[in-house]
Amino acid sequence: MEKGWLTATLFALDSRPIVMGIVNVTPNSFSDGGRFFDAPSAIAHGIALREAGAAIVDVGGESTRPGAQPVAVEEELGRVMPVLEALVREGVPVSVDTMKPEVMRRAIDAGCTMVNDVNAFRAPGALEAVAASGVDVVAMHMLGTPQTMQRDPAYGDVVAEVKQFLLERAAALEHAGVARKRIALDPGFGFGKTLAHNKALFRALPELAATGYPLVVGVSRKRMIGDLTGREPEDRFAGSVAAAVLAAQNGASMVRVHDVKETVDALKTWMELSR
Ligand code: 7PJ
Repeated sequence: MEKGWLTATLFALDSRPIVMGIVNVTPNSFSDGGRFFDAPSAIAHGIALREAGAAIVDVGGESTRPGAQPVAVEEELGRVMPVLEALVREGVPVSVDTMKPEVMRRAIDAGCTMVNDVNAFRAPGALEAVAASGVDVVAMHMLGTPQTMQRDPAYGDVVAEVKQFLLERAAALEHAGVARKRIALDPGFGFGKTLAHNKALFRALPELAATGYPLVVGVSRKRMIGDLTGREPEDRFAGSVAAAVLAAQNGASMVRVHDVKETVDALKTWMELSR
């Protein structure tokens, strides 16, 4: 994979997969819902994740769990901006998890180094919001919207369709002026996918990595881990760590996780023992 990705702004990538730590500033996220909703605890959590080994911390103020309702832009800004500003002041590399161009712009102005969009910059103005700024971007595949995506999702060939969508979004980003080396892609586990779709995509990670774009994988505590283990969200930690290691082995450059310390240790162990 291209060495230049993120190195200018963040850290030397090596060949080691990196960890993105999740900070939800939402009252309704499914796995840690409400726990970090107030800004001081979200900030403290972000700093702790960085200290635990996260290369970057992903801050989101709009839940995208199946069925979650959209949040107004002012509400989302009110949730994420104090957290982003404080983490930037603390020297923590920060990503913003948003679908809204206005939130992207404000987050970039505040010093955010990456924009992570589960809607792959399809909102009007989203491409423009990131194009001029030089930030890194993650474009994720989602079928439908968070309101509709788990209503009987169907594909002809899930791998081919997700791959084609991601390559189209990468082309749109490049066309808008985002440098290729700043673009990472994510198949979007659980976003309009059944367990069978998620499994097919997981097995196809090497094929997606072969596109040449760094791959981001987010499966931490998701329903697919629950389906595989029979566990509730707060109890999906071992399954999530196993999936993170397997994702890395299958070509993921970055894993987006709740349990940073444990995932970092697992990745280190796998790396050392596999070479
Ligand atoms: C993902 C995300 C993911 C990327 C969420 C959750 C739901 N961003 N934001 N990939 N998932 N790039 O954390 O379970 O899989 S929100």
